[in-house]
Amino acid sequence: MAEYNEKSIKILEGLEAVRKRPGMYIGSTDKRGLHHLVWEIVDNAIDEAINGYGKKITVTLTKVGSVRVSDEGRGVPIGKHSSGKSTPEVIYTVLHAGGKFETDGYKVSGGLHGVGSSVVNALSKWMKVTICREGKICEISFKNGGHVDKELKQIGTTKQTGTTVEFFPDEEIFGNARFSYTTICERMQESAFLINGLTMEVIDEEDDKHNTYCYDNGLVSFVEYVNEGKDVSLKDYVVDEHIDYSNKVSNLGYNIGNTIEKFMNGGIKKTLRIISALFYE
Ligand code: TSJ
Repeated sequence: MAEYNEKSIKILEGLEAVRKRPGMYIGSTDKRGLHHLVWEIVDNAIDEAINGYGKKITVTLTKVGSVRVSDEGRGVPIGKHSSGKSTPEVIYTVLHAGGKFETDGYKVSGGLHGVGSSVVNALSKWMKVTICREGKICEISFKNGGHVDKELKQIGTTKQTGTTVEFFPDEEIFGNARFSYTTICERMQESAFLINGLTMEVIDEEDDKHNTYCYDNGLVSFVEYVNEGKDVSLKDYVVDEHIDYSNKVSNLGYNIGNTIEKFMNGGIKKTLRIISALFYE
């Protein structure tokens, strides 16, 4: 029991550390930082999809100002952790808990999955996680920066599987900033370009609008999209070369390399690796 309490205190200290210096974890607390919360959550769902579980991810901006991200993957494991806590409680309250799942659960990863979800929880007024798995619908909720509100419990039955995370960012940290439908759409479209067959839906409940993105050959669609009619072929560019990662791929009629880099919000090396994997696998 003493050990349990000690661990619980450490967990709360971890969440508190995130709240004290949010910039260390999400870069900033402006609009960019706010949206970073969404990317952290979505990246987890994307990882599940690229590992072959679930072909659709839905991001909903709710009327109350929360964001809900839903996938059709296996559902986060719902068993008890060795500490006696439920696995979801550990995942969403222990900083970097995702790292452990990384090696066990995933062969490939697009991001820092799992690592970010407790950070999002720490920076949220409330967060609710709904898991469909093993025929059950289970729910756990948190409030005030990651404190358990209601422990994991079964609330129904289902034949489906998947994970839904809804969170409301803490206004003490972000002010009463609002999520941008356009910003979220752009990012979801980028992900859809990169993962063939993945459907990304974005819904705005307030304005009653939605967008769906899905591409069978996303990289080609992407190049068409960024070039808008200009005569540039991705095939020429990729197949031509044994990609030299050190090379600046910048003077190719239109500046595909830099555009992808900007578009991807990440390194060009990583982007090229994804491209070459798609073309050579
Ligand atoms: F960010 C997040 F953690 F909150 C989050 C995770 C948010 C969303 C919308 C989805 C997810 C998520 C995690 N979707 N799917 C998963 N999958 C797992 O964590 C998972 C499932 C099954 C197994 C297994 O071995 O059976 C292992 C893992 C890691």
